[in-house]
Amino acid sequence: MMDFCENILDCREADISDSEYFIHMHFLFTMVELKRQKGCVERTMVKKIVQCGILSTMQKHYSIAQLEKKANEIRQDIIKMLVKAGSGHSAGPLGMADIFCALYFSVLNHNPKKPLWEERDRLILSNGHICPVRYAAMAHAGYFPRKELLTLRKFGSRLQGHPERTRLPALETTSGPLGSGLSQAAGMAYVGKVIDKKKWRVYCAMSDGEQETGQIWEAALFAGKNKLNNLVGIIDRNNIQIDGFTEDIMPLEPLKEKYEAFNWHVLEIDGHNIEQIIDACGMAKAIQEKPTLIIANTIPGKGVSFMENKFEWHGKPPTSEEAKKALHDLRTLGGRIVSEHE
Ligand SMILES: Cc1ncc(C[n+]2csc(CCOP(=O)(O)OP(=O)(O)O)c2C)c(N)n1
Ligand SMILES: [Mg+2]
Repeated sequence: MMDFCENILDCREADISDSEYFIHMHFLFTMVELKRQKGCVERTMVKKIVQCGILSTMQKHYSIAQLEKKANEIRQDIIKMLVKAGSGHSAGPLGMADIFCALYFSVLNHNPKKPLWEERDRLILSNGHICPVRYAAMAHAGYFPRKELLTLRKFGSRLQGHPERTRLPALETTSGPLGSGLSQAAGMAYVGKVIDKKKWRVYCAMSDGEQETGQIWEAALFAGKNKLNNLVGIIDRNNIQIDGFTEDIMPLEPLKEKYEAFNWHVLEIDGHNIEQIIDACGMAKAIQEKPTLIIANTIPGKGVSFMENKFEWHGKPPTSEEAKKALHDLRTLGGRIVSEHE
């Protein structure tokens, strides 16, 4: 029994969260029962179980319905943050809520209690202006208390209007200037795969507007050349940018073929379908010789009727009246359910 406890403590060292730890214990219990008569459970065996993927399987213990509910809560928090801040971006964060929810609650191998855990997957937010969605997802995942979300954009807050790496661990990079995130992500992926030979993966969220910057294509060349199959780019294909539709300002299509020509494996998904998001990230793991790009078709302002598909909501917050309406929209799923609280 002593050995068993020590082995569980070993799992503890593997930097898993409390809930995962108890699921591990539950799983291991069966194995221990089987092994007990033959002697102690071998330390190496326990380590293997932790490493061989059960950890990531266990991170998927939320059902799709639970994740959808969580994404809706994240959207409500975004509205509350923006109205309190009195400035900020509405459309992008609301559009990316399903993706960030899927990343933080299913895809990423991470530990909110140890944000700088060395083996963590890296998530780079290149389009820094949509950071309210990342902050809200991080708070829900347990990185910091949800009430801190209301400090968005305040002096001294860890939650600046564009992410500052040194203020909040696990932001990975400081971002805001568009176009630079994919270079940073590709550099990290190169170090992880080629130099350090590590298992962690790198995810890079980008916007469609920033595909207009030249640096993106330099990074795409580099990642393709170096076969960075540990790198996944996710483009928020919401068709809007600061003051218009991307296809009017600087057409990107055919975007899929462009990345394919740069030696990327490209998947196109509905960015509001959580199952598709999780599956696409899973499929990317099976690609051996190429980085993967996920083009996620999203609706800017998703969930708030008067914001959806309107580029005018790229960079402004709701007024308090608009916020009430937005929260009503989200709570009632656009009037489809009658809220008890209305
Ligand atoms: C290098 C650089 N140029 C200009 C800006 C100003 N800017 C901020 S957001 C934005 C629009 C980009 O489009 P997109 O990111 O697709 O907007 P969204 O879909 O989030 O509304 C611009 C031009 C910037 N942040 N960085
Ligand atoms: Mg856009």
